[in-house]
Amino acid sequence: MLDKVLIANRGEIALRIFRACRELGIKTVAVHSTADATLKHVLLADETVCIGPPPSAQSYLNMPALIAAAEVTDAIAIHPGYGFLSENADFAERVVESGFVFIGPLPETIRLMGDKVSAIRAMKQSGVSCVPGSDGPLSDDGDENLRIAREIGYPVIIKAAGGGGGRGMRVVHSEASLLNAIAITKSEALSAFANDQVYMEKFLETPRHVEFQVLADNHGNAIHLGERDCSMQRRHQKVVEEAPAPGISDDVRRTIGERCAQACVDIGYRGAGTFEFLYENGEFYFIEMNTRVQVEHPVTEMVTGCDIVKTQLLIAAGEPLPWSQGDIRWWGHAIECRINAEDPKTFMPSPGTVQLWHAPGGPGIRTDSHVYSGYAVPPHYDSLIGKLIAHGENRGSAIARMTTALSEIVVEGIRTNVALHQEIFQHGAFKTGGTDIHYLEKRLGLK
Ligand code: MV4
Repeated sequence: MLDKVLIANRGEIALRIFRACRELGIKTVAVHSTADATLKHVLLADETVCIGPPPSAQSYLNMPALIAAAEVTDAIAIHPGYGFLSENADFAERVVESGFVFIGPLPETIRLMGDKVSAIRAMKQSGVSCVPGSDGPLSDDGDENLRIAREIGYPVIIKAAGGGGGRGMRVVHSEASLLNAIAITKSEALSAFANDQVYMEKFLETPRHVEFQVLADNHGNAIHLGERDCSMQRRHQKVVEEAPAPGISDDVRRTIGERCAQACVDIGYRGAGTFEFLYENGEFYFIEMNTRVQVEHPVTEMVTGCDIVKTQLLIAAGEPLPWSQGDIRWWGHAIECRINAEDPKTFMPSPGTVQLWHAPGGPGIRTDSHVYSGYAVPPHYDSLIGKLIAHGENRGSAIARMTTALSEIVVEGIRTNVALHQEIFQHGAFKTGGTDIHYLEKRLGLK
């Protein structure tokens, strides 16, 4: 097993990683900015290293500082969590070159998936269905691009190869605006991602966002843990996630999940990963792969009983996957609410001191949060202060447990989105399940 792991992250995910390490008897190094010396996992870790001032660029994104911290503490491996450097191939490469284990896939796999054009090409080769679109990047030939769009049919969407997660995209509704849209998207992509490659897809108008969780080891084994529905979002920030996705049959889960697992084998994937799909009219269309652990991983853990973060550590230690596909069972339904320190009206971050914190409990309730009474939410990072997860024997039971938990949670001293969650759960559309990616924004009257 790994002797000592450096946790290159903060907040709830750093605490989640710390807990998995402790459970496995792995020593921990918590790195933190000067704003984060009192984070819960920093207080609990075996060793701590201050890596810089509050701005992320000088601390959690500071590669030399992170690698130096691993060197001085004799850490074996670095867990990047999510966000920050978790999907930075150059960082993974520098970690490996410095003699440490990067807890994630190989640098070249991160690079392959970071370029959305090469990711889609690899998935198509593995038999994963993608959105109808251009075969690779668009050329500078306007006539050819007009022809491609006509063949796909409007509306189309132009996406930057270097984008992802909603950055660098533009919807085109008619021929008249196509070439200008391509030109603008290309120039924006060049300045944002230093890569002006763009590609074209059919624009799906009312899809759901359904993603599959995979795990792959260093020995050629890959399995899937089923899917999550993450359609409840605002401005590309997920608000509520659930597993399983409403309306997905066991047969469809098996078919799509096995395709994803096979794709992992084909590309030599290692670690935990997520295949993002748009789901519309009963069809799955691959759009992107995430090569990190995700915020919403707990809903999958709750319905499968598999500890994803612990498994990341086992895989990084070179162990084979503890399960084969036939061992994986799904039981019940799990829902996650992201609790943010934000203004309920403007959605702007609302940092400050949490005067009183009470985490809900009871059957099927899990709270993943680093917050404690007296903890000051710093203004420098994202506003996620915790995740409330409810598991029950079926979707109705999970909703009932979540509703109870939301009525119990106490967060005093800062503004939060708890009331928004309470409202979401009151509506018939959520109770029915299967709302599309535009539901929440429409409901909030922003569209
Ligand atoms: C799309 C799409 C419709 N059609 N691609 C946004 C985030 C990025 N991962 C891909 N995104 C989209 N790609 C096609 N061909 C609509 C979106 C999209 C979206 C997707 C998932 C979750 C929320 C979203 C919100 C707006 C747009």
